[in-house]
Amino acid sequence: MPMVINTWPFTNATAKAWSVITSGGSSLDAVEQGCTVCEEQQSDGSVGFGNHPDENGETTLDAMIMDGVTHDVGSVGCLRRIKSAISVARAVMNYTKHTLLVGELATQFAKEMGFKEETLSTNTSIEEWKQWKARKCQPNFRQNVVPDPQSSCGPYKPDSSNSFEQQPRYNMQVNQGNHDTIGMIVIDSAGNIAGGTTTNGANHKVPGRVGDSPITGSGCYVDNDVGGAAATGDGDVMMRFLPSLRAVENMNQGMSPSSACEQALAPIIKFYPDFSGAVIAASKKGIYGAACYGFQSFHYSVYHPALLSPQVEETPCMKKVK
Ligand code: SD4
Repeated sequence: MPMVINTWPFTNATAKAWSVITSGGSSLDAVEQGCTVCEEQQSDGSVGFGNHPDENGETTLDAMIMDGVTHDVGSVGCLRRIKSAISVARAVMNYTKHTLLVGELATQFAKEMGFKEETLSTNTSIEEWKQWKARKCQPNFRQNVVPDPQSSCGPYKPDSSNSFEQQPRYNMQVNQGNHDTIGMIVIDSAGNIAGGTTTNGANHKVPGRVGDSPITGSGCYVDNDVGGAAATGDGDVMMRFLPSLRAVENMNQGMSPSSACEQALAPIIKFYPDFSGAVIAASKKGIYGAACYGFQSFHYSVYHPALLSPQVEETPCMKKVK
C-alpha cells in the first residue's frame, strides 16, 4: 500500500511526497521533494537555512536519503552555504560511490554538481546567536573545560583537574524547537521504500558537529523486504544506538511498528534516562506506528489511500524513568 509518514506535523511535506507517488513518481523522488518543502519553509526553525546557529553563528545542515531497493545511501553532514541539503545528499548517492560527505568539502562537491552557494544565515539566526551570546552562551554542549561552560562563553580549554564527568544533557524538551527534524518514509505504488532526513541540527552546537540525521541506521533506515524507520530528538545520544536500524530489525523479527519503535528506544533509555527522542516506523505493508520518550507526546504526519488529506497523529510517550 502506498503511504507517506514523517516526523512532526509537517503536513506540507507529507502532501508533497504523496502527490509525487500518486502521480507515478518514485519513493526516492517523493522523499527528496517532500523534505525539500520543509527546507524551503524552514519548518519549525529546525529544518533548512536561517536557524539553529552554531557557536560561531553559522547554520549548517545534515541530511540523508536511502533507497530500500538497492540499499544505496547518500548523506551530508555539517554542509555549509548550500540550502538544499536533501538534494545534495541525493547527489552524493547518484554521483559518487561514497555514502557521507561533510563540511567545507561537501560544499565544494555540491558546487561542482551545480548547487548554488549562498549564506544560510538570516536576521533570525543572527539575532538568535546574539541573544545566546548575551546569555553567556547558555545553554551549550561543552563539558569538562575551562572557563566553566555553564556560566561562560569560550574559547575553552580542557580542564585538566576534571575527571571527564558526563554532565546532564541539554534538555530538548525545555528548549522547544530544538528537536523538529524531518524524517520521512515513503512507500510508492510499486512497493518500493525510501527514507530520508534533513535538519539544521542542534541549536548552538559546537562547530563541526554532525548529528544522527545523516547517519545510516540512526536518522533513518529502510529495507524493501521489511519497511522503514526514522528518528528525531537528541541526536548525539541517539546515534550511539542506531534506533532506526533497530526498529526495522525489530519489525523483521515480527514486532508491530509501534512495539518495534518502543524497543528501539529502550536501550537508549537504559543508558540515558534523561534523553528525549522519537522513532516512526512503517512496515512494507503500510502499517505504521511510533514511540517517543522524554516529551509528553509526539506528533507525526501520515498520508495513505484511506485519507483525503495528510493527517497528524499523536502518540503518548513512554513513561520517564528519571
Ligand atoms: C540532531 N536529531 O541533529 C537532530 C535534532 C533534531 O529531531 O531535531 N532531531 O541531533
